[in-house]
Amino acid sequence: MTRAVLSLGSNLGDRLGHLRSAVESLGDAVLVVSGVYETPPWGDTDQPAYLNAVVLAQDAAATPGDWLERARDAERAAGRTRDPQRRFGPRTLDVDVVAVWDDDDQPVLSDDPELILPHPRAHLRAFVLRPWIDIQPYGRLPGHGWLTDLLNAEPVAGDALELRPRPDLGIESTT
Ligand code: PH2
Ligand code: MG
Ligand code: MG
Repeated sequence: MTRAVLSLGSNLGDRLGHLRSAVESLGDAVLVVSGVYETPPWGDTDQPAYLNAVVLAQDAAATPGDWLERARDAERAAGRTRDPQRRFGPRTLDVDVVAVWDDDDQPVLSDDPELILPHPRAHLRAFVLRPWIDIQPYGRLPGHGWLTDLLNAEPVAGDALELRPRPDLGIESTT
């Protein structure tokens, strides 16, 4: 059994629709879904605002590689294309495997360039930490500590002020 925290982001096309489809594609594995946040583009700032959310998922059989495969399947289904010149550029859907825990609740650590665990930039990203805290207020990012401490440390704390909760945009609501 593994548990995974997945970060979802979209800033092209039907942003909410893409996030919803990604969660739907995870099916029974989904344990909890965070609220949706509207977030200014981070890293490469010349692009539209994102919608971001975080999902906690669990599967009896999934390996860390299986989570990556599911993430890529969801991106493909959203018509994601990759521009090799623009690593942090706009995308219909981005699903990142942020962290994985094994059967004994131990964090999985990996330096495989295909899937670095935990995600090497998660501790710097308010748009990951803020929604994650929604669903795990006492959560920790393996190797970095309490999510709340990470969110309150600069420069992340400054970025967090720019996030806008969008309670009008529920991922799991069916209406
Ligand atoms: N993803 C990126 C680059 N920048 N900015 C925001 N606000 N949200 C994202 O999901 C995001 C980003 C590359 O993965
Ligand atoms: Mg990403
Ligand atoms: Mg990605």
